Amino acid sequence: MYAWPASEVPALPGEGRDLQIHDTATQGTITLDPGPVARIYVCGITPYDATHMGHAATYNAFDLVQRVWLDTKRQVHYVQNVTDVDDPLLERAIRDGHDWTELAERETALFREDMTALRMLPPQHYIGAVEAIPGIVPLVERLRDAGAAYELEGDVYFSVEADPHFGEVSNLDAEAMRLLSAERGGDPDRPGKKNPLDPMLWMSAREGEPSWDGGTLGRGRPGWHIECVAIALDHLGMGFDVQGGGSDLAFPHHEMGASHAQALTGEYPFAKAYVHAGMVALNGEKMSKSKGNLVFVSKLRRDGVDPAAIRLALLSHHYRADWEWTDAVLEEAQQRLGRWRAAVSRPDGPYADDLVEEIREALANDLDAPAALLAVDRWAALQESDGGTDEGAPGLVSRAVDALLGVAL
Ligand code: 5CA
Ligand code: ZN
Repeated sequence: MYAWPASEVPALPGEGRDLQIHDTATQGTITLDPGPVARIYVCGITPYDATHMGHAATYNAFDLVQRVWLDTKRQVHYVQNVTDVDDPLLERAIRDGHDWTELAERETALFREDMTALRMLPPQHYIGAVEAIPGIVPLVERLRDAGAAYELEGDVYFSVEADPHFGEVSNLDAEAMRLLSAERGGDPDRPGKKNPLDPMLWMSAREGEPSWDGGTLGRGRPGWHIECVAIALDHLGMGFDVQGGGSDLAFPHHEMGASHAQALTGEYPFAKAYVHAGMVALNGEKMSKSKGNLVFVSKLRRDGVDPAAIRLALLSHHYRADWEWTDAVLEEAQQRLGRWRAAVSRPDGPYADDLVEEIREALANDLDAPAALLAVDRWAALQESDGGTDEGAPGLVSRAVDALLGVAL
């Protein structure tokens, strides 16, 4: 699939900093040490509804990861999927009487527009589940032939026991895993499974549902976790730097994905860091398509809200925090954007080289975007009160805010 156009990332004077980031697997902060080409996989949307603030907040976090890497003069190899066939998408299409492919295409198109408006850097490989099926089938066959997967009434399940490292991504106990599995697409209560947690790799064709040729697996469609594994292995290989998503993906999705890949290749680890963004809520509950308590990026844009203000609203919360979207959050971001724009529109201003370093330091410290915003606030306040004589400063500030925070002033 095509992704969306890239906004330019201005180069900044001085040196970027290496990123320290919280890794879910080791439950601590680690310093990433990517090679000259940093590799990142970020789980994409299931396109059955428009991009909401929760999605946008999560993609914002991983956009910052890339901006920090680009600032260290590395190249970034970024892969993202689109889960363009899965139960929730099919259920929504049936509920609304739509063709599921049209629904997926329409919502993916809207996502691209939202990402472009928010200046999120596009992946080099943007891959749909459907287009990945020819690559998924041989992986499932290999797992089955190696004894890491088994058949149950025509469906194929992954055996979590096949990976000695199973459980090391999310660090949850068996009971918590079972509950989350039931909540997030698993079927722990299906009779006949070797382990209740075993996830489906291949679902045999169901009446009235789309299905594809699965070689020796028979007709069917892929499970959710193997989709991301096939795409990541194809485009990044084992041991890539960051696997990213919201915290609701730590288990089962990223746990199972790591186990699939480790069982397939015999190598460890699948990703060097598993990074998870907090959940954005609305009216006290996690914003989610299934609950319908949503604030859409596209709706705000239609209402004339500047995408730069939306981005600033996302940046004003630490990516790992769970937080609540309110009108006040947006209002504050709009005011901040106004202050910053006024500050950089003057011909000169306070010396800003230190500010660039402060933004770099804040982001390198587990993506502390709120600290970066406060640093820019201080410079803007100084500009407003005393001004300054540095002719390069306003330009430098707007380039730094663009390059490191993705906000166009
Ligand atoms: N297609 C799968 C991943 S392979 C999926 O989870 N799609 S999604 O559309 O449900 O979510 C897309 C991304 O947004 C995921 O990383 C998810 O963790 C994140 N996300 C969903 N809801 C929220 C929320 N309320 N707050 C923050 N992030 C969220
Ligand atoms: Zn995924």
